[in-house]
Amino acid sequence: MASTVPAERDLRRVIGDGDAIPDGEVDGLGEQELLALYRSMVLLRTYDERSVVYHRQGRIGTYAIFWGHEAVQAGAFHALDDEDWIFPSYRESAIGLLRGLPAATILSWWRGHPSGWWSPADYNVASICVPIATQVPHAAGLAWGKRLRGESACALTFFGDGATSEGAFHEGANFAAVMRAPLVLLCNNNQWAISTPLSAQTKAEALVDKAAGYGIPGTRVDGGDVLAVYEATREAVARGRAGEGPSFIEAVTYRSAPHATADDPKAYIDLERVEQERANECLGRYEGYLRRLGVLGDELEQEIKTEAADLMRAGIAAAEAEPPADVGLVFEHALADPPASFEHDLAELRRILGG
Ligand SMILES: Cc1ncc(C[n+]2csc(CCOP(=O)(O)OP(=O)(O)O)c2C)c(N)n1
Ligand SMILES: [Mg+2]
Repeated sequence: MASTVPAERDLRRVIGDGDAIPDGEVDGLGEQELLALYRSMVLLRTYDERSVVYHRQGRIGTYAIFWGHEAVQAGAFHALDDEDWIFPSYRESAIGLLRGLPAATILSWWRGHPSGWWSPADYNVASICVPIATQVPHAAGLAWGKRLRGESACALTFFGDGATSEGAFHEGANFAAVMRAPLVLLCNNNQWAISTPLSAQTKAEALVDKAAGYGIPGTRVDGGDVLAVYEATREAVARGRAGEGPSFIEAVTYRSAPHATADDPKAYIDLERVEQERANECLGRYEGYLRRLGVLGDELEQEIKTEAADLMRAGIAAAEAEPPADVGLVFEHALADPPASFEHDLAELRRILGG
């Protein structure tokens, strides 16, 4: 008889507060690895902050902000090997940067330009999914395929608290469990699905409890603690590689930025809580940890931040240097057998746009 261990409910933490709560450490992480994690967090933070500015300047379209979620993304990423696949939602749009995907490509995606597409197999990073939870069955399928082929690679998929109410989440999680697919289900519980709070989303006491329903182990971590996310993901990946199937990680965060640039959360969010969360944000927490350890100083911090800012400057310049896409693309690849009206519609569009 299969039996499922109840999910680990306590929030796992490694980083202390520099005061009463002592710092922990993660086995196997030396100075170089700790700094690699830091560089990734800075890169993501810089990408995110610059993107909000580019949006305000009209240089990219609507953008889903991930400020404060860098620890979830970087922590999970560093627990993977290059052969492992990542299935992001719009909230992790820039995760490919960490695998060497050019910033210009991701910025072009947000500009609605065809040069914003990449071949997933070049980076083992799947396309960004906007329909909620649809990436979960994609990831389950890929992970199962890896197992069938006897390969050691795993898949990791990111999704939100709201996504756990979707059929696609259920199907993906159930399928992965039954097929013992090497999949990490990483839920970023930022406690909001646009304006819907977690309390209106689920009657479950904790999202991690859902794991038991699929017969898979679940862990709950402080999503603002990059080392806790890293450690939990590393264990989940090891389980996958050992043929033990999927794992569920609930990373508890709080969305302290608008859902996206098109959202004004003042109408529904608790502003005091947002202030508290922003004061305790994940990059600052990790900087404090590294400084206490003597691994990070002013000069190195500045060097890493300047490098990231330069990369973004070059990225937006390259994205803007792309010639505009031909409007005919709107009609191409839509239907194998396009109706005759398309020709007329395209001619009309060209006439209006003067192209
Ligand atoms: C299938 C589907 N339904 C509805 C939407 C509209 N929508 C966009 S974001 C969002 C909230 C999702 O919340 P959550 O899963 O918690 O992710 P978060 O945005 O917090 O990262 C919704 C409902 C969508 N994109 N796809
Ligand atoms: Mg959410």
